[in-house]
Amino acid sequence: AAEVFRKDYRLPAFLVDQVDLAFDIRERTTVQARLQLRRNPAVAIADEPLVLDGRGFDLLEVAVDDRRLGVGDYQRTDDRLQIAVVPDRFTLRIVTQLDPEQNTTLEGLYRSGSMLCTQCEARGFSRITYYPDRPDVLSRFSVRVEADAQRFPVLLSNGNPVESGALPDGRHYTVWDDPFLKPCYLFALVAGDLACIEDHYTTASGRDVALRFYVDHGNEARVPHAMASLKRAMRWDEQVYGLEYDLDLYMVVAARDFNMGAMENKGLNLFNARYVLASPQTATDADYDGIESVIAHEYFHNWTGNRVTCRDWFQLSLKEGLTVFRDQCFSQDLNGEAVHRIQSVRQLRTVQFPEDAGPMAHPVRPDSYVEINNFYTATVYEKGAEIVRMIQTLLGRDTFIAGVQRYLREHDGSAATIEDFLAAHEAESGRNLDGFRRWYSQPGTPLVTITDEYDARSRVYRLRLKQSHAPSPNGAPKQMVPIPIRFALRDHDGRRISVSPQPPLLPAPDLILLEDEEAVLNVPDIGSSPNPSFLLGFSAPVRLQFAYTSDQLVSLLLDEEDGFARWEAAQRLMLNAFFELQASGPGDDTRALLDALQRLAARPVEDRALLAELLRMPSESYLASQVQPLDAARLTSARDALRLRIAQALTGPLSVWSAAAPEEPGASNAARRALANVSLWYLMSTRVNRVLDIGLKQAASPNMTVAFGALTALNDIDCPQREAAMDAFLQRFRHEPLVLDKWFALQAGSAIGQGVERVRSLLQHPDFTPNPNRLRAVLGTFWRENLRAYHRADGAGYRLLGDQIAHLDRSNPQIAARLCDGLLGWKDIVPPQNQLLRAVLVDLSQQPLSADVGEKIGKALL
Ligand code: HT7
Ligand code: ZN
Repeated sequence: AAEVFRKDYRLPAFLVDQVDLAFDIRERTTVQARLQLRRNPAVAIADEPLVLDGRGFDLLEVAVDDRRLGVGDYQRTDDRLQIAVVPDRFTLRIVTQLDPEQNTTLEGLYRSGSMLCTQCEARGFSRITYYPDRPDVLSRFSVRVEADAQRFPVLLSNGNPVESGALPDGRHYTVWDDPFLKPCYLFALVAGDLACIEDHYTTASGRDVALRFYVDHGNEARVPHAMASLKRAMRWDEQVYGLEYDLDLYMVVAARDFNMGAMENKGLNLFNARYVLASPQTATDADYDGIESVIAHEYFHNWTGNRVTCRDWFQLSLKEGLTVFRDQCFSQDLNGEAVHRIQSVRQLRTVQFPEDAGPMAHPVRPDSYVEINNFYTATVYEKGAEIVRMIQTLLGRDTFIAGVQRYLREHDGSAATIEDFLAAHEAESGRNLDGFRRWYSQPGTPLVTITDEYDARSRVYRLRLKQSHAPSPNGAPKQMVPIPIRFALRDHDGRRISVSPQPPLLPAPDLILLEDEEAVLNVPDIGSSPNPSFLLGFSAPVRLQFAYTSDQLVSLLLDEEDGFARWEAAQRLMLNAFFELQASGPGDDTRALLDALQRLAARPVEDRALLAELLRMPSESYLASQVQPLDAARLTSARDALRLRIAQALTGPLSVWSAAAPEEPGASNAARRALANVSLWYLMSTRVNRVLDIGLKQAASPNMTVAFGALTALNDIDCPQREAAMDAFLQRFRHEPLVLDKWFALQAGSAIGQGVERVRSLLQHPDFTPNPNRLRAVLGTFWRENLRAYHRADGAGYRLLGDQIAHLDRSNPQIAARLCDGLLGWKDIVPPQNQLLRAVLVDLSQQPLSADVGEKIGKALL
């Protein structure tokens, strides 16, 4: 497939004023599209041919102004239709026939369970009919859906229902009209036999909005959390951004088979069922949080994405980075700032930092792509959100919000660019944001190195800061970027020393803005060498090097107010101990960590959720990103050793905390469960029978967080209790697909026994079905969280993943390409094993591949 370049952007040659679609759902589905087209007055060339995108359907008819065209009147390629001569303004009628039953890509119109549904972002609409499938062509849509009334009693599309009725032969129809202009990627259609749960929301201006969730019959009782989350999101956007919902109806449909988390189609969101359905018996507290944030994310897109959309897919972060930032702020406001921030940063460091250092590294605003689906990445989403966060840090929250409002006002109903977003903030704040243009345009994680010195005679404390950037693969020079570094200085009694602003380096109290390669900050009038802490709240997406002593880290862990900085100190202490154990066995760093944790445990517990995060050990995949080259066997042994040492050093408090795992819902109980689960996880490594028995008992808890916590704790321990607990869990939840995913993930992630063989047999398991959630649970967990098995010395883990990718690529390239991420990092693995992984890539590259998989494999082999 051809590479598409951002620099080649051209305005659309034709605009679409109105789209009328008629879906006739039978064995196959016939789609009649009537498009009111006209030449774009902004494009100079007068006689450009009409070129439309389309693929994967049968074409039955093409007519211009009701004159049916013969095959000689147009040209078709694999993915285009071209009509050389058309009037300046005309109606185009296209009739296509689709086979949703056979559509395994889960793009366009496809079947999930007994319902038919669509997924059009990024380019799925052109699997339905010929159309200019690009986000800068906005149109008004009217949709008629007709189907069998018994099989498909519910017929939905975007906007408002305007008409419906019965038809002969047991059929019926509904007509929908969406009054808002939209690009075709926001089109949606659902036909199914679904239960509807309805509620209402009154907007700030007093309008009544009907909220409808459509789910499989039997799942009605699992909707209240998603419904409540939606109402909270609606209220938050009104209160914080002054943004109100704009239609009278908001619909959410839960689908079992879905390539991603959810989709923000105008007025008709489609969701992966795992981000809608929850009950305390089937969903963990983490699942509850995930639902709240994805529901909010899709809702926030109504303004940042739908009312103002993207000019082209290179601008994807314009809607995704901004909307992730908005959903992060929502969750932080509702559920506590520090813990939520810690979880976001953990995700950023574990997934985005490695991506930004690997073969698929790309700027937040990419310059080119082969397959746009490969660019729905942690870089575009999470690093994009970090850039928006830095802009807010610099401008201040009120100015930032005014800037977003200005951007929405100026571009409402149109397709915009990242440049437009920055320009609106510049106009609002009067500040030049050129530095942020560089954040959007170059890949890589900057490194900030800080050194300090204290001069007792002059009483000056001096910080030297330096930013550096790894060279670009193409040799292009890297530019310096603005890096806001929130910091704190404390005296020996732990009291905060306030540092007053000294623009431009210190634009606000306790905020350094490192814009050039190097900067020096002199802080006068300091009585003794202070204890510094940098990047409070993780104020910039950078790696930070500062030679903290163990004593400094311990004091940060115990006494710093900023929860994030406390966690960071705990992480550094754990990493130091881990490196020591890996290199030479326990020594000073291990002692320092255990001593610090014992002191932490001896204090009264104030915030259980934060304490759980402070105690949580870095994951295998995070540790893997910290060692070069990766020797998985050494890494996992050192991590196991650290787990056991912490368990032995803290047995007393861990036993107390692990015993308090309440089964009732609620935030404070969730915090208790989080602390109990992490405690039980450590304790289990002692393999004391009494603890193993507790695990077995708790795995049968009616509360899923408690049960899943116990299973997670037991999962790497080879003992009869684990077997019994896993078997019982399977029997209990065999008919609950979302819970069964958890069982499959646990099995795929377990360090015990022969992991590769177990994963192979999971793929043959009678309860295995190859839908995206299940595939992610098995294969995604295998490569990300089971380092020991995946990196087995003979390369069997790599071959297993490679074979599965080749197989899946024939049915669902998007899912296959996601799994490729497990193959990309071969250069970071210890030799000669790296060659075994490379051989799998070479083998794949010699097979026929989709553009999705081909692009990733090709880049990994460069
Ligand atoms: N805007 C959506 C991104 C998306 C997607 C969703 C479901 C299936 C396939 C998809 N391709 C792209 C989701 C979001 O970020 O809100
Ligand atoms: Zn999104």
